[in-house]
Amino acid sequence: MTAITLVLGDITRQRADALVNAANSSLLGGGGVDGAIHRRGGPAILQECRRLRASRYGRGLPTGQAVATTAGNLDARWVIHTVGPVYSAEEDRSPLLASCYRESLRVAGELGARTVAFPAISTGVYRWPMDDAARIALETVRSTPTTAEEIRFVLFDTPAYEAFTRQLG
Ligand code: AR6
Repeated sequence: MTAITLVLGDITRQRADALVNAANSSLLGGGGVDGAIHRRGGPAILQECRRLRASRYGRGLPTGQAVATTAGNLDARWVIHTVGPVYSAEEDRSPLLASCYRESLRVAGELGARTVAFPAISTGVYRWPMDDAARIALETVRSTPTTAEEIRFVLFDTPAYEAFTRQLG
């Protein structure tokens, strides 16, 4: 039985086996969660991201996929980087957003992570409406087989926390 929990806070302050980063394809950092993870996690994370760019992901990490690195100075064993889709009103990109959660859990399973903390992927710079993002996130983790004991959503502000609370039911 996997527990799905909601927390209001900063993901870089969480203790978990794996923290998920809302990255971009370059894997070389950015704003939002990504900036905070690299700032607090220190240079070891970026160093490993650079190695990934020089090897498996020469053209970047495709949207909807996930890859793990060290967590550096964060209170975690791994950071799992995933690339959410930019929201589009014209095109339904929800399968790609669902894929971020599914692929992150798959990587977490391979690593043996028992506790996995997610931010609300794509709801910041990538502009996905919070209620819809919360629905996709929760539906996906509920329907994805996982060995994780706890899947924690770390929501940065009260509207995000309330949207996830409504969708959790
Ligand atoms: N802890 C938890 N949630 C946070 C934190 C934090 N420290 N900081 C922001 N959020 P975003 P995206 C929330 O923009 O939309 C970056 O530049 C935020 O309020 O981090 O997937 C990357 O490099 C929002 O609800 O990710 C990419 O280029 C949610 O986390 C791009 O942004 C996601 O916001 C990815 O955009």
